[in-house]
Amino acid sequence: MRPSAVQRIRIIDSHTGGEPTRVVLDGAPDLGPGPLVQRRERFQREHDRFRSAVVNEPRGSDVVVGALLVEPEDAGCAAGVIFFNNVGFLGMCGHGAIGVITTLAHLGRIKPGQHRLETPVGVVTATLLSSGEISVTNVPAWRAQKAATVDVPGLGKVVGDVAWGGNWFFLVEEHGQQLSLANVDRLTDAAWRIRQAVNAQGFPEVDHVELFGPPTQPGARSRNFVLCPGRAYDRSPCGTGTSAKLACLAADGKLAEGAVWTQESIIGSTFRGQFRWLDRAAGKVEPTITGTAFVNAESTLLLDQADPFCWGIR
Ligand code: PYC
Repeated sequence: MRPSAVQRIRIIDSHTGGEPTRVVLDGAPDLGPGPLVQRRERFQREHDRFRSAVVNEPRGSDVVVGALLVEPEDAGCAAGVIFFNNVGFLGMCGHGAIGVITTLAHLGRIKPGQHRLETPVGVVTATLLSSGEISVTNVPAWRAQKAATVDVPGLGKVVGDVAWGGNWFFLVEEHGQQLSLANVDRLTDAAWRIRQAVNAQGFPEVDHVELFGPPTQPGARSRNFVLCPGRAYDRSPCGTGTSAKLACLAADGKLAEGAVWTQESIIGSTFRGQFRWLDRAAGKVEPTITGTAFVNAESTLLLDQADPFCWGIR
């Protein structure tokens, strides 16, 4: 048997409305103390290959979102969490927060009730309901620009809103695309072109594109297709994307405070969203997203230094 240094990483996988979350329980590099935004920077600067090893092929796929549990700075939080994907790091992650809470409940670490999670962009409050559903009250959301027009090669002029919901989004109602699972390749291509144009034409921070269309599920108000930073599409309705949508609806007076907006994903899974005004003049809302996750694997990843793809296919 060849001698090898094998690093073991204990993980739990879940999915929220079809979108996977891989929670790293132990075996991760020590990021030290300090604000989560600094620990995320250290993760990126010094341990980016660990990110890739956990979520990328051959152990993962472009769709997997990783969630590294760390000690929170704020002792009132149940955990700190740094979300990451196939190409980098996220601010917040709605489906991921629902996955983390489901995982902590699966481990017996939390009971039904309210639990605060610290993220690099702020503290969110998750309520584990006795039904198993989880409501996440997100960081504040707002619209930075209404009806920005960008010139998209191959598509022409596209009008959308730029909004923050824990990540930056470009939200488009009129895109000429059919919002169906069978059309995912074209949707991906269109959304990617839109993102390139949005980034080049004044909004370099936008890394998610959200296309909307008519719903198909009973009670849903809208269906979406959300393209994530690494070109994978969100199987869930996207918690931060739905938060950005709520901020736009609030600003346009299209949804009342406390009213429910059911957002459907491209695969037909749903989140319920609601908002509370934080600052009407500034258009800032506090969004709450409700959904369900299921644990589907408990396992240990093995990182064998002798494996040429030990750190993932990058
Ligand atoms: O649910 O916020 C979300 C999310 C972001 C990227 C993938 N899912």
